[in-house]
Amino acid sequence: MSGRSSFLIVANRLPVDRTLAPDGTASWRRSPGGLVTAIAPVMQRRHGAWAGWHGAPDEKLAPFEQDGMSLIPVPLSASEVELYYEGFSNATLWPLYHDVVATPVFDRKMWDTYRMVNQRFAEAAAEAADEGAVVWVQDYQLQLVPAMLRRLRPDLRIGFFLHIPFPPTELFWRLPWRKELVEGLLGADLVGFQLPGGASNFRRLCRRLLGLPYKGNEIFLDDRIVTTQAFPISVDFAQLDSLVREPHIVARAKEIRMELGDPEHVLLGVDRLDYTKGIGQRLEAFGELLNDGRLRPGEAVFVQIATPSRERVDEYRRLRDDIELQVGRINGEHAQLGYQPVWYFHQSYNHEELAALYLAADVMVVTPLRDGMNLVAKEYVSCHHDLHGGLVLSEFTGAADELRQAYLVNPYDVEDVKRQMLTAMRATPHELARRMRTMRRRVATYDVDRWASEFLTALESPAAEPSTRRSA
Ligand code: ADQ
Repeated sequence: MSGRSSFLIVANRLPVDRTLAPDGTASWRRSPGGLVTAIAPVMQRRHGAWAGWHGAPDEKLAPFEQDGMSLIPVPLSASEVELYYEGFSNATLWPLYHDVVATPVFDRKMWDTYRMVNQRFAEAAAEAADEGAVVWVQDYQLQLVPAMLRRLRPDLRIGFFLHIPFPPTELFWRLPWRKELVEGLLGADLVGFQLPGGASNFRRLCRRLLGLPYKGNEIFLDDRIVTTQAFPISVDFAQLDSLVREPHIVARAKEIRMELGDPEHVLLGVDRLDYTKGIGQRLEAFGELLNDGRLRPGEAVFVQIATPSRERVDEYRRLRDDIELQVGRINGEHAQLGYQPVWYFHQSYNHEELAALYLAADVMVVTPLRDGMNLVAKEYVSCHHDLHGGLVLSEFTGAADELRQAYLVNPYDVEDVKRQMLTAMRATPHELARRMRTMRRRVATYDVDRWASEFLTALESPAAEPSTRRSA
């Protein structure tokens, strides 16, 4: 890498994974996942730098170039991975910010490590950023970085975007380190959330916890203003839309349907295997439809792709066992020779195979108990220029704010999920097309480019300049 960058992303992970060839040579490949999918195209266009962990513990790597990006590896030891990443990020903050659907762990050692690692990321960013550079910090693993970075480099424009929900004050209040965490975020000039509700939760919290006044989107500190705003993240609509028109993807989608036994209805779930995603709830609903006889044997299959995720965190191990037991039960009770009701894959897929699956699916079932946005729902919509396909979507996803024409469900209400799954399966082509057309218009207009450019425009606009204005 030559010199410092005027545009820098700071995220827990670099946007690449290392692959090892049989002869032992290593190469890097762009990694899957919401954040990377969203930001990589913007990075390439701006020729920016990206600081993040490279994925292997106890290893220091020099900066390198990949896919038109300068990558700056931030090292983590095995114990830091355990305490900062698996611990404080994923066993404390993740459940706390997702409606405590699992019980958060509050552990002082995890917190100390989170703070120490955040400091390391801030130092890496301070070193890589040019004078006056724009630095965009990502997500819940790095909430202390904005304030730490501002202390080191007051000349920078610092933005922060939270990809997961920001919880109501009553939940956040439980966090023993609540004050330091909020002060960490307030180091940014602009704090972005998926939804307006997250931004207003944050502003109210700042007032109650720190006595800070706010007006509209602006929180008034002694010497400057922090802007808080919603920027709903999206997908690369045009890229998906053109991909699924390619003959080999169309052919693959047909082939997938044949391989599934050519049922009338193919239902699909695609998620990281995470307890917030409501995978168990949707399988329960599908299983009950078979039990109740409301679905004939052979009429519908459910394909559930569950990407391995956070496999060393206890809660995730239990979840995997639960889901696999549930899949086994449904198939045990309802399979016949030549018919398997649930196809479950605990695997990662490349984007072409995923696009073919989206295209092959008649009904996409997205039922999180809480989700910041949910890109899968938007990806499905982007893949259906044929205007075929129904989206069953949880009200508790950020995406539900925009995709109002989905079959919206309360995932805690199994009867509701069953009803909407059936409604989507039985809908006329005209009705599906009417809904899909409106949803596609929305995702095509508010795509990932628009998300990133609206965030960066807000960050770079004079309104967010350091100011001495205070509220009346
Ligand atoms: P996630 O919780 O990871 O993201 P989501 O928004 O659905 O959830 O993004 C998942 C991404 O991973 C999608 O792009 C999907 O295509 C991909 N993916 C899923 N399963 C896969 C598989 N088996 N193989 C390959 N790719 C797979 C977090 C927040 C969300 C928020 C995003 C972006 O939890 O609420 O929408 O960040 O901000």
